[in-house]
Amino acid sequence: MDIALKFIYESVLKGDMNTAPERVQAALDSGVKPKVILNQGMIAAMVRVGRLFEEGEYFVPEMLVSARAMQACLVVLKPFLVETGVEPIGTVVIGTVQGDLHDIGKNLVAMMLEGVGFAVVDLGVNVKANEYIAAVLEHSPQLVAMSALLTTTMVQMKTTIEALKASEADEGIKVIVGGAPVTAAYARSIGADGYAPDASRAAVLAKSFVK
Ligand code: B1M
Repeated sequence: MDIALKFIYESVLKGDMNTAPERVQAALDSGVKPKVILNQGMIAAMVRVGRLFEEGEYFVPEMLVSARAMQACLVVLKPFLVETGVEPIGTVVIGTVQGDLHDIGKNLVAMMLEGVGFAVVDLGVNVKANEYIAAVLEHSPQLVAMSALLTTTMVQMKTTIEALKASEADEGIKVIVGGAPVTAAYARSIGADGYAPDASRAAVLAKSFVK
């Protein structure tokens, strides 16, 4: 691994809020591509954090400080992932489903969607079905995007899709889903219109639904 990426990986792994964003900036300055920094430095570190949690080496506080360091890195990276000033190609309402507080993946998807030209209405985390419906009625998006990181909360995607279909907000809306426990087969089984395994592919998928 490139030394600049290794430093970023270690800062995120340790949850060092000071060095992590500085090291991302240093890597950018030395010409490392933003997506390489994101995937090989930052996301790789979060995958390791998850493994350490499973092995009982890390606990919730350690996951939390790593998540904060990751978010601080994303602030530095965002201008390189998102183009501003272009006419929106459509609107997406996005959120992490009810009961789920994980927002890093959802934030990345939101950034990538902005990056390909969508206006993004971000409802945050722990979003209930009726909150998605209210946002659809208010913003008239082409797409609803849902993220879930827990096997216990991914079922809320089904609840939300059913509630959307039963509501007056359904008119032509496409629903896309994703998050670590979600699969293409699960997405199909709950009636979602699309699934993407990562943020870049979520943006490509979303674009395929608008002219
Ligand atoms: Co949590 N957590 N966590 N956690 N956490 C996981 C998810 C876990 C896999 C860790 C583990 O055991 N290995 C595990 C879930 C197990 C399961 O359900 N099978 C877990 C657990 C158990 C928990 C708690 C229950 C722990 C506890 O309290 N005992 C608790 C639940 C709280 C709740 O939500 N109600 C909890 C809490 C937390 C923190 C708050 C401490 C923190 C989150 C902070 C935050 O998000 N602001 C946290 C973290 C950081 C993690 C891990 C370590 C990292 C998640 C992350 O940010 N990854 C995670 C382990 C892991 O994922 N390896 C873990 C980086 C991010 C870029 O990836 O979000 O997967 P991800 O997004 C990806 C793709 O999934 C995709 O694109 C992104 C990449 O480009 N994607 C989409 C995501 N959404 C998409 C939507 C799309 C398309 C693609 O279309 C719309």
